[in-house]
Amino acid sequence: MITLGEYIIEKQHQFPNATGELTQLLGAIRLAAKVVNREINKAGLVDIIGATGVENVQGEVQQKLDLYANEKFKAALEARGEVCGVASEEEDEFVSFDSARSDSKYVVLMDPLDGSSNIDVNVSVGTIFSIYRRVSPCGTPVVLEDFLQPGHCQVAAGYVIYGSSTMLVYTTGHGVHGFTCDPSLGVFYLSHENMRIPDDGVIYSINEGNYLKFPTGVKKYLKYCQEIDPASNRPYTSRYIGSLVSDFHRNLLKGGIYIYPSTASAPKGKLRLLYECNPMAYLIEQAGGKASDGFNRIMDIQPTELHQRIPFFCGSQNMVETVEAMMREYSANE
Ligand code: AHM
Ligand code: MG
Repeated sequence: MITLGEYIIEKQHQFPNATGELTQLLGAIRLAAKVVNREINKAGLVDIIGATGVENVQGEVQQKLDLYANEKFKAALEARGEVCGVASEEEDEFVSFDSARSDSKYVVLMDPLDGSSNIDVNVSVGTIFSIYRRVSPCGTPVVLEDFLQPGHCQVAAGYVIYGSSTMLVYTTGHGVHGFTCDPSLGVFYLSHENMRIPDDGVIYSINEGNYLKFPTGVKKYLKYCQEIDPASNRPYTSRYIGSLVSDFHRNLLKGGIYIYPSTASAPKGKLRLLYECNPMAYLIEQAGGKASDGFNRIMDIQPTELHQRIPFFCGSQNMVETVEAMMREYSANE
């Protein structure tokens, strides 16, 4: 039984000149995850659920647990001094940590509680995080450019899924590893080392209610998924929880594709490049899969704003390539 803490320290040698700061940082995330997990498990019991009525920068009503998770992760990341700034889906602007150590070089971008509209109905939710080295000099306040880095600059990324069991899954560029929390001890144990997504899958995950608003390439791909062709295991199975971390986690384990495309009413899609798509893209590539905006690799996109949205196609390599081919074929006419 290897714990998350032991595993991270054991793998520290993978980083030349490692100082242990990233190890400490991941430890802070683990701690906040446990605190948030405890609160989520109580969601049906205490009067903490329900919307606060405050809207976030995207104009969506925040749930109380969103705010709670945001505060806990921020506090844990600030406490030890390794992190000099944070950008969060729940904050309009990035936050600079004045108390950071003068040599602290990491910034963290996060969606502290993704899919939180699912909490009231007891559906799994998650925390998504992404870690970069700052580009501005250490010892000065962080600047916007520290956060607007393309995904291929990520040092680490991961998520916590608060599901039927709670898991923390992360990558530092050396594979994807999953740890399951033993609730009686509050300890994450290594349960899924070196996770690999199959090159082909039979699951497609998309909010099909928006079908009429999808680009033609996506419509064609959905019809392809539904065709009968036993040789390629079609028709595929449709599975959509509406909670990115849960849909992603299932597809990672079983093979599949998750799509949140542009729609006629949301031309840039719904998901955020920095808080959701980049970390998931890093994880899926590390697991042997692919992530794209339908045309380009997600991690090569240069962000221009903190809360930028982007269409998202993510999962088994061959499935993503098939839909990309259809996007290319039909986009010229739109
Ligand atoms: P959120 O960050 O406001 O929780 O929104 C992100 C969520 C994802 O978890 C999920 O995949 C998607 O929104 C579902 O959106 P829709 O209800 O439009 O299908
Ligand atoms: Mg989100």
